[in-house]
Amino acid sequence: MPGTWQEKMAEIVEEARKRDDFVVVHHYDADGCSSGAIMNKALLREGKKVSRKWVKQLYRETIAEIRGLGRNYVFVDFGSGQLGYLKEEFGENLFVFDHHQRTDVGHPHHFTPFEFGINGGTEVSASGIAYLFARTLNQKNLDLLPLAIVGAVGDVQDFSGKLIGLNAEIVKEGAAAGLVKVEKDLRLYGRVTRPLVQFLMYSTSPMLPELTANEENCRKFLQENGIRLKEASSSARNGCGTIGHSGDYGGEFSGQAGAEVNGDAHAERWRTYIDLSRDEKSLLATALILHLHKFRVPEWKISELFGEVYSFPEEDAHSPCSEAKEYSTLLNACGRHSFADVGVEVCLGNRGEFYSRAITLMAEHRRQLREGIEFVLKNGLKEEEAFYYFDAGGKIGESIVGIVAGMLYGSNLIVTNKPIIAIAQNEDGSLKISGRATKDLVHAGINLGIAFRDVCAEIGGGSEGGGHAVAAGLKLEKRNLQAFLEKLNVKLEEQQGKTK
Ligand SMILES: [Mn+2]
Repeated sequence: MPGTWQEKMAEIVEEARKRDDFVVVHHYDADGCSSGAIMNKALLREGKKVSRKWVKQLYRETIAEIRGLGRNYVFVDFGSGQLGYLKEEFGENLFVFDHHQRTDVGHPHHFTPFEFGINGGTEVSASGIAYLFARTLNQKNLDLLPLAIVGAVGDVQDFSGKLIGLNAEIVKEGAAAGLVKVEKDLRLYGRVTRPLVQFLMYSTSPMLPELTANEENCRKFLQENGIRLKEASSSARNGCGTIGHSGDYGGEFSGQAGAEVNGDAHAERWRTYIDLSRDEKSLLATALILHLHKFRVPEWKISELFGEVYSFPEEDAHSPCSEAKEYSTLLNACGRHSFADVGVEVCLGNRGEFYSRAITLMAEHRRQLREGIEFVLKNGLKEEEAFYYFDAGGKIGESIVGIVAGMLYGSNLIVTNKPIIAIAQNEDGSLKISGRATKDLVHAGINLGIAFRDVCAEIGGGSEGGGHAVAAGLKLEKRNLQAFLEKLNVKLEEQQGKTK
């Protein structure tokens, strides 16, 4: 019988204490980078020798390289699904901290929340688990707590409007320690760095009728409500604010928005949501609610506008690192452009050279997303009974194609009643398949992670199939594509109780 998670963690911590010469292997997204950074820092603090390796996905071929980097192998944000062969490869020298769908294989140093009735999809992410390890190892590691929240938010575990379960306990601990500020507020993305017009026009959950993807209307809406769009730039803010504001905020929907923002960086700067006074904030919230009522948007959708926002008072207030969602986007941008190490350095506290590189990568990331969206808008989506799909060929990078798929829900190109499957090309000529679904679809029974895994097992092709209910990815040989799409169609129908 398993004990509590605390007991299990304490056992793993004791085992780690006895050892040295660690290799921390982590995923390249926000949760992977933050959990990798937490592990790295925590082990260094104990005087251990640590090296780091990030990977996009854990393929068997990577194992030999990892083996050469040290003597004890710590996998964060993946490993549960590969536990069988990792155990064969590394035996007693293996440590795994993962929150993905559970496995039947066991290992004494494998931590999975599912073993304790905690849902790894919604209640804790890898960075949360890494933090709990770090905190058990040494109380000093409390200062790493914000990263636990960044990873959880990066994995969209706040999709109900706030973090829940073990994540919520971590938030509470952080708030008590003054490391996290929790506000119930408008939770549109970009409150720290997006000019107000973009802040509104990129809202996709909820969709704001006549505002989402409509720059001119957003400008009018703000002006009609008496909210100034610009203010004199103060010299004190030039360090960080200027990087943020002169960066490419060209939108993912339209190229023009960015151009205009770029041209105007000297005397005045664009205000962002955090620049608004308390009165202006409540005025904007009220105006948005009235606007949505006017379009008869149902109350449950309007409520998506509000939720918990997590910010970090110890960071510069105008840095993306001051708010969980923007921090996680910064890390994703680094990882998805093959610079996960830059992201980890930012997590470890670098606010100099690595930070500047991260900001540049984020601008590049946004540009590529915009081009990806434009590609799909131009070429259209194909439709099956149970999903939409598009084949980007080599036109959209395999590392961002999933994000592009998710953003299509806001594009007015489709109704949001089916998952979106995106196909892109890996460097080795195989295909990368990414799927995205909405919350409503998950309520209706859809679980893309399970669907991908099952279909892979059925066709005996594809690898590393898996992921979460709302987002999943896998690698597939080209010749298996048709079989994959057909079986996925059946599987997704089954999940919604529609039998064929
Ligand atoms: Mn994760």
